[in-house]
Amino acid sequence: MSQNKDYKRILVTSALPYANGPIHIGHMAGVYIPSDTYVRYQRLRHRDVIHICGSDEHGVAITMRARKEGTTPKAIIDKYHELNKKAFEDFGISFDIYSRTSNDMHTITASEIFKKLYDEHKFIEKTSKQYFDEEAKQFLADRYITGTCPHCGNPNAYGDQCEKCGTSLDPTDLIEPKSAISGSKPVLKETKHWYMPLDQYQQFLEKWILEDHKNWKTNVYGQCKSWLDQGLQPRAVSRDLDWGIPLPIEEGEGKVLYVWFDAPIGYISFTKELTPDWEKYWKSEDTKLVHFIGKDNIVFHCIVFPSILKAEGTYILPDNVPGNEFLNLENDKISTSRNWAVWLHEYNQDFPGKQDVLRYVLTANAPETKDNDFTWKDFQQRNNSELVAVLGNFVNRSLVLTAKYFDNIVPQPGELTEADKNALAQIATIKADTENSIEAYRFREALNNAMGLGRLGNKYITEQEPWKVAKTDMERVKTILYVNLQITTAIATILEPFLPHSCEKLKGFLNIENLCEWDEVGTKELIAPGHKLNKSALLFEPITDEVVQGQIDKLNATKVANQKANFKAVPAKENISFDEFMKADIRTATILSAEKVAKTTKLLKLTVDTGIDQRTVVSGIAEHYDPAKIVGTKILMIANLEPRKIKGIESKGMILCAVGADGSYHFCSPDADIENGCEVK
Ligand code: B3M
Ligand code: ZN
Repeated sequence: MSQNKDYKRILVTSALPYANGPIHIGHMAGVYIPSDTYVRYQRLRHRDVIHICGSDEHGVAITMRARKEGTTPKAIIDKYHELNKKAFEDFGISFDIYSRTSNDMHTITASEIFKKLYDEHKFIEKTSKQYFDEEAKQFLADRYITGTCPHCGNPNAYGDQCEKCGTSLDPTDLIEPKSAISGSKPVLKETKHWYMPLDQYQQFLEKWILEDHKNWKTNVYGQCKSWLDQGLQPRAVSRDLDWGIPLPIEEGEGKVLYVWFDAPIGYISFTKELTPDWEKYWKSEDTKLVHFIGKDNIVFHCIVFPSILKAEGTYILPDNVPGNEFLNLENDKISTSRNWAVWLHEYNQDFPGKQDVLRYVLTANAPETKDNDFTWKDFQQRNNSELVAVLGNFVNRSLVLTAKYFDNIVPQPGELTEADKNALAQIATIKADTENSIEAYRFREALNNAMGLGRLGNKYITEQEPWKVAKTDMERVKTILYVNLQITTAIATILEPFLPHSCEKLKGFLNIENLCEWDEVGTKELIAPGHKLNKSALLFEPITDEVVQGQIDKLNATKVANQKANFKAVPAKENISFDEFMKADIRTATILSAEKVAKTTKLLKLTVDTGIDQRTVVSGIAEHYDPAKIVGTKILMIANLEPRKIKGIESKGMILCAVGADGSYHFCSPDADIENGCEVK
């Protein structure tokens, strides 16, 4: 169990996404890019490693989505399983298996484990009162019940958790509980369930986590400690639902396994589907088990699932559980229901061949120790100034100059200068640093270390200026480019876990497909004089302002759609008398001229014909109307509003506009071209 143990093989799992919606960049940054990077690295080192994932298809998350889309749970899981599987594939996440918890193998495996624990009296049975919806004739588990959080007063807390303050709740904690199905007030009704007595595992977990796994990430360790400090309680592992794996016991008729009981067992059942040799991964102390997850899954992977495995008795427990914090998008929480996300399948479509750019940005900016923000401007900036200007630029200069001076043949170096030796020596250091960071699950740091090769190369070539030296000393140019090509080859190998598609391309240019081994980098010559390179092309392209603006526009459209969908008319103002109303002199008028008020963004200076006179009105509509386009428009205005000076201009009256849910302004106009000065009654 010690952190430095020599393991023979590695079993990597990535959290099973619910098949109730598409994968977004938050999932990618938190779980799948780090796990894929880790696994690709281990493969390059020829370690026996497998990467397990698949869809989580049970639980209330699925049935609620089906209800929302007006379809069946089965239709939902089929749709999103296929969508997500393909999105991961297109993006290049290299799972060894991407299965699903609706498969028979999974039902069998989860049922067997439940049955074994039941037979061995590892559960406790409890009959308790739980909320029941009399209209829907259904018990209200987890998210089927909402109400006010007793801790923070959030009126939309769920039966299992308040998303606002993060507290984990029991449905009976909620103030004014409400059924999420019918909206009705639920009643309490008796029902029997099976509980995992986590309190009995408290001591074991305290030693296993708090003493033996001090090396876990501080956010993971901290959450575990806080759970343990509060004292663990028994947790129900069955539910009154009609969607899930039926309880494999007679007394459990009509009930299913709690989704968090069966889902982690998916890691086991999918391994069984992958290989008949599955036991060597799950039942040998020589296997290093690593769960990649997001922070909302920590308690299930560090406390609940290990207790289940411990109770079962024949499985290994995780060596590490690298859990990440959350990623925000343009300063707002990513949300599937509000469509506030960058969806993986849409990214694949909008940015074909640019998977590595997103991998790069999400690793460089990964929410490893705290929540982080993704912005499209940062995406563009990192691509243009790091991938293009540093890495791509160096590689391109090395390859193009070798083609130009030496007909694409790696030149024979002369005697190495101190600068040459220094540059070559750094390759080994950078590689060792990268390895250490990856092994410690610090992927941001690892990428930054690995990018040191690009920075090294760029600095070296800029200082050595082979294009200048070429005018006087071609022998020296041979040495410079030889050194460049050693660094370039190291890049193609060391950056591969992070930028697999680009490194594959680069290996193609270098004509070294399988020639350079990870373990050889920094220990010997990586590419030999006389070796013929292939024709090269640019490794990265700049991302233009238009492309980035297109993505920002898409998000803005989402924002507007949400504002419209959530629009609620403000309550009516206090009544006024008829006489009071009649005091307002509302008239038809025509805009004769319009111009922007200098040094303001919102104001237009209008001249209007009121039928009574021609006068100036200053109006706050500059962000909504192009002055050139509104001349001649017939509008309604209040003609007897006391004149006011706005930005030094005397404004006489007010143009009437309706303000839309999205804050847009719209003139109120008569429905026929009647005269100016008509009264509005
Ligand atoms: N389905 C929860 C989530 O997507 C979940 C993870 C299961 S891992 C066994 O947050
Ligand atoms: Zn709360």
